[in-house]
Amino acid sequence: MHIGTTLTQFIIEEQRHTTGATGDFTSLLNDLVTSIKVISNAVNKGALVGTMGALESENIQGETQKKLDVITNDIVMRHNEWAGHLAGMASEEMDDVYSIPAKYPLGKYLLVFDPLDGSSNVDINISVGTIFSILHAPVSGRAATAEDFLQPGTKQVCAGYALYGSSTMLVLTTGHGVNGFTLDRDVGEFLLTHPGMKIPENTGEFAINASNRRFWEPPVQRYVEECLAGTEGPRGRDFNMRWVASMVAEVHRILNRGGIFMYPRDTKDPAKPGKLRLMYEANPMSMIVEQAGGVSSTGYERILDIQPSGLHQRVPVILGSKNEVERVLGYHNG
Ligand code: P6P
Repeated sequence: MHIGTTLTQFIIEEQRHTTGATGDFTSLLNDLVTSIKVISNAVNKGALVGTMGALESENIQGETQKKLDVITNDIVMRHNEWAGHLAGMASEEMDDVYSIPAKYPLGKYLLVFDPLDGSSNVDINISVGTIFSILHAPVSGRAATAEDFLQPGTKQVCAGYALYGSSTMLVLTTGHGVNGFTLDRDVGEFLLTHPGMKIPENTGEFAINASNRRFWEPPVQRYVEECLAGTEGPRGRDFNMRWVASMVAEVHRILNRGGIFMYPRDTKDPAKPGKLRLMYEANPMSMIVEQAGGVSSTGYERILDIQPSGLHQRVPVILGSKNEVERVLGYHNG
């Protein structure tokens, strides 16, 4: 019985379109996918295996770490440090760059990731995810420095996420469109179920944490007020609102049925230009969104063009359906 196109088969066929491909990237992606399967298993068991709840520790973001934040971070590192494809790793859960142990060879790629995005949801059984971004190491065979990671999003070789929801899915792009795969636990393989994902250019659904309303800048205030005014307002139509507090779930919904997701710059904490992190949330998601025909901006500039200044740099994020995001950007440009 033909089970359909596996992720492994898909990646190898993609590799054939890449001149000079050595198989290094394909092997790296396979190791990453293995770690995602292990994370899916850990997340799926939930309270059965004592991984719920928080630790005493905080990450560099000053956020209380969930047990699964640390567990999933370790899973990614253990499965990706040994094969000789990476010159270093960086993560939301680690202050600095993780150096590949001396017993393993160094490779030509960099992996930066959020091992469990939306982890505040994990104790209440709402979807969470892993977000990853793969870059070329500037110098192959040398241990990566933090500066090596500070490349604009346009330099990403690959961006993707795993969504641990009612099913476990993997969505990724290598710059040739966006494809979605669903984990068949019986076979142990991700199978191609969502080829060529495209974001509808129009939408009637917006996602924003409305509790921050009083801190938003005028363009965002205006946009949301117009949505809320519905058929009686300037938009002449009703809108729907969603907020999952899990970026992976929001982006996945938008990839499937359109929408606009906003975590804009606000005045809540002047020290923070935004909440979401550039390197392992905004950049990978922006590559995926753009490859699917959407738009992703800070409100003032294209996210993928930003020259990073730090591993854990935060940026405002407005992404999704092209025509709706461009409307909001128009309001920002006065
Ligand atoms: P808030 C999760 O912590 C996250 O980084 C994103 O996944 C999510 O969209 C956002 O923060 C939720 O933020 O302020 O609503 O808890």
